[in-house]
Amino acid sequence: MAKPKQKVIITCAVTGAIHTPSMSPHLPVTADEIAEAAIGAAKAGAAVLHLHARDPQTGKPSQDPALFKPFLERIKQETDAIINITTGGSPHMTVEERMRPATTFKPELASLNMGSMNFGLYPMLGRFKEFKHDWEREHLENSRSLVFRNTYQDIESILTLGNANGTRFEFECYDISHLYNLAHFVDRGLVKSPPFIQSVFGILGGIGPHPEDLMHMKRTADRLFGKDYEWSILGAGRGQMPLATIGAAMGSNVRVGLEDSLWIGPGEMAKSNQVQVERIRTILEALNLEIATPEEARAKLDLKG
Ligand code: KMH
Ligand code: ZN
Repeated sequence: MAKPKQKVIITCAVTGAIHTPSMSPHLPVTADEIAEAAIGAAKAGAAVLHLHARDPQTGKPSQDPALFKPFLERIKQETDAIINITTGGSPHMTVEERMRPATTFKPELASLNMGSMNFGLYPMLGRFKEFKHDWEREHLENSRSLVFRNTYQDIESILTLGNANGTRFEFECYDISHLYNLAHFVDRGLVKSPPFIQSVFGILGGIGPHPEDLMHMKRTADRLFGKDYEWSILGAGRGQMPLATIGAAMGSNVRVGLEDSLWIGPGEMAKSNQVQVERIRTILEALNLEIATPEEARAKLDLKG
């Protein structure tokens, strides 16, 4: 009998906390913009929506649950997509601040960043020079001296929160050592199988964006977790589509969205999250891969529903 085809989970990361409003007029900022962007992405085939919130006046990233509530309500009314709330927030925030929305809303999925690292945003000062708000320049400039803090204690606190609420995780692994940290928490019984590993390529401070980097991540994950994990690829910036394509051809799930890249082609800004989901969907279908519905993604990731 023919083996059932593995379906690919598309995650769309709608706004994030890396890019700032002056970098793209298409970056969703208000609750309505975030809701519309997320709904468009879900209609185009994203089974998972990875969500951050922003202050509607300045576009500054915020973990205030009151800013998440209106878009979460609309997304739940209008789609069946899986809600994935960030616990990474922004590298400028404390872990306590970052945990607030996942604590309040107990989502099916939340992100969990698997190690402390430098997070080099300041090279973007060379590309984007005009900023409407003071915080935008500071956000890039201050990345020279900050550490994105994710200690063992921080990770354990977030795991304990998720385990109490039935929230499972998108484990953000920006380097090989983060896979070893994840294996450590699996060994301690704090992570249930199969872990959903979001391997992140091309952030300054993490692993690079080359196919060799992707192969090294995959080989290491295979060795540490056997076949018992769900793999997903996130390529930052111009690596977004090429890395997702290579990964999908090798059996991974994929993540796109304006959190990870503002672009749809060389020098061409993506006008919406939806166009990036449509683009990766076209690529996946050209590879004869099928797209997972939210129900199928829930089954694959063993979510509470
Ligand atoms: N910004 C991405 C590189 C999080 O929200 O926890 C990773 C991310 C982190 O999505
Ligand atoms: Zn995020």
